Amino acid sequence: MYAQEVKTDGKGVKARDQMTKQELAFQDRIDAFEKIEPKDWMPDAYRQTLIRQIGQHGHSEIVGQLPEGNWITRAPTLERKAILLAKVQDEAGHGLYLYCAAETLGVSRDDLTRDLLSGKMKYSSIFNYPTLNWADMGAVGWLVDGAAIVNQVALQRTSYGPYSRAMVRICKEESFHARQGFDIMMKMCAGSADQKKMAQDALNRMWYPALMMFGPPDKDSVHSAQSMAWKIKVMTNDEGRQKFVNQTVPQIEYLGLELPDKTIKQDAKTTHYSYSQPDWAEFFAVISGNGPCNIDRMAARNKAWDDGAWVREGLMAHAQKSRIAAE
Ligand code: FAQ
Repeated sequence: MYAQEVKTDGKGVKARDQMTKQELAFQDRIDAFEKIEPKDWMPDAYRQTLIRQIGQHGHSEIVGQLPEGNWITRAPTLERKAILLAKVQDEAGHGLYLYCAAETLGVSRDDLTRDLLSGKMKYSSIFNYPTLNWADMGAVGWLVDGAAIVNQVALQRTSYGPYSRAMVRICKEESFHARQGFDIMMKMCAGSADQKKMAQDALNRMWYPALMMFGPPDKDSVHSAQSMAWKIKVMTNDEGRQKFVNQTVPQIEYLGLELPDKTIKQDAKTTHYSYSQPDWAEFFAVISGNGPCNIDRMAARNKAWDDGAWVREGLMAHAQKSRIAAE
């Protein structure tokens, strides 16, 4: 049912003279920047690609609650606790909007969840890294939400209507998330020498994993060519990564922190910053289930699913009873 089984092979995009009449009409709508809506005709591979990407995006939001949820009880002040709690709840909401968007494509939330729990579907690599101390809450909000925003602002223009509309709301909330992270970093960088050291250490550890969030280099990206042709993606992985580096380097300088990559250099002509690539072998190991926290993350999600079984059963029984009573 999902794109993992039907994925494009990266060899390129179907030429117009190979398309059926229906496919041509569909591509013309895409090229005219029309939004595709759930009841519109769409090629099966378009549907499967969306289910894969939206499903994985939703799973990332849900699993993404874990590294920060871990710090709610240890936030340094009541105010920080309330802010972090609100942020983590927002991520749950994002997961639910995204699952709803995926459901409009004819897949059930239960099936998506089962495929996450069995390891068949992926979630963002970043959430397989640990959050070791409070400075990491700053770095996650600033860098992880910051990278997510760069990607998601672009996705507001994605061709599938329900996904695009979910992104509009999500982006507003993510902006708050990124600011609260930057605010934590500002406080720590203006604090004691030890606090600044913690902020630097968090930046150093999160930098390359944040760059990996944009996916493999364009030359190794399996889905980009077709997804760009369908305007499911409106920028390539490398374009997103460059945007993120360009916006983040001046923020690092503003905080008075050292660059985590000594090769970073601004090109006077293009104003882009050149940077070193992450360790892509590490990335592929992480997305294959061999990152530092993959086992813990999946154990936590499986436990939550099992622990919630009685709630789901109760709700289903109640819904059935209400339906019978209404007939
Ligand atoms: N992690 O051919 P491509 C957030 C996989 S939201 C894991 O380039 P594509 C909010 C990819 O699935 C973060 N897997 O793939 C938050 C494919 O494998 P498959 C999530 C990755 O789809 C903040 C294979 O590699 N955001 O953080 C990753 O064209 C704080 C080949 O790659 C989204 O999901 C990765 N980083 O481009 C929450 C945005 N990258 O499926 C809580 C929507 C690639 O064939 C706390 N998604 N893979 O087995 C996208 O924009 C795209 O899917 C990309 C990847 C750009 C991520």
